[in-house]
Amino acid sequence: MLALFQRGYHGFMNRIRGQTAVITGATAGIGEACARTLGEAGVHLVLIGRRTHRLAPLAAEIEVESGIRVLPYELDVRDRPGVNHFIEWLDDEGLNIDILVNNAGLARGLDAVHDGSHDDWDEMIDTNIKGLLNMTRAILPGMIARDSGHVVNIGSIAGHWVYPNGGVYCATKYAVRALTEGANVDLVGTNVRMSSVDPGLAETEFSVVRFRGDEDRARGVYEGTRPLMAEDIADAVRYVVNTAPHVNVLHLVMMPTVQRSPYVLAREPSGGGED
Ligand code: NDP
Ligand code: 8X3
Repeated sequence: MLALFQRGYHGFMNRIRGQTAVITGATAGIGEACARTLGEAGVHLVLIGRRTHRLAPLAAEIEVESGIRVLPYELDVRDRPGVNHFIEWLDDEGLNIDILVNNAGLARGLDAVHDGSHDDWDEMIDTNIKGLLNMTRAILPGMIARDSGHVVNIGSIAGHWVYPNGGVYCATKYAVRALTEGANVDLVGTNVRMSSVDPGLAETEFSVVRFRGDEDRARGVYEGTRPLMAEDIADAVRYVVNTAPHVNVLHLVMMPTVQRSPYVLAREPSGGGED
């Protein structure tokens, strides 16, 4: 009978309804799509990002649409004291976190290692590696104490293959992959799970950020292709966190059908964008 009630969305067993998720980088792209998708599945949400002018309306919209509790929280994941303060705030709110989606991340530039910018490297390493670690270090102990919880790291195919001029970004995503594997080894014997979802080409604000607002160059990345959309990746995140408690997905690598590796991409001849 209970199972009948739980078959809420798309005919699948809904094991996550009523849980609470923290999603970093929820103001755009994949994080925003995860917020909408998990909200639709009945998961209460704490949405993190720096652009509060996006965060607050999004939280209000999802709360109205999904009837769940959605709290916006302004935070830069690189700010370690800020992350610790966030954990105190969660305690004050009486919130136990069941799901952490470590999504906040970015690429800056496309440069060979021998002429990359130190500032770009710092921003990528501090956000993609240290920011993810800050959040994980702060939230995992509570999950371990409750012997329950799931951390999903948004990695990338750039954590499985390197590509020219992407060395430092790729290094950060190889680090995400290594940390996912390392933490899993540390978590053995607990019921706490950690997974990575590792997408390929996905059309979001990622390339606009990478090329510092150069919209034409960013558009060229996707021109003549049918890339993943943020919602496709959110579907994968929902699948991963909704698996039965005895199942732990380690890495879920996904690409659009037009892409079979970072180097193998079918582009319509009229495209003319970047590889
Ligand atoms: P977007 O640029 O669309 O979104 C990035 C999000 O990260 C924004 O919400 C931004 O919010 C947030 N963010 C960035 N830095 C910080 C920070 N220091 N603290 C808190 N939030 C931060 O890109 P995507 O949605 O594409 O990227 C999301 C993740 O997916 C990244 O980790 C990226 O590496 C990964 N990825 C992307 C792919 C793609 O092709 N698009 C493919 C594979 C992986 P705000 O600026 O408001 O803080
Ligand atoms: C983003 C995808 O291929 O630009 O992680 O590295 S890619």
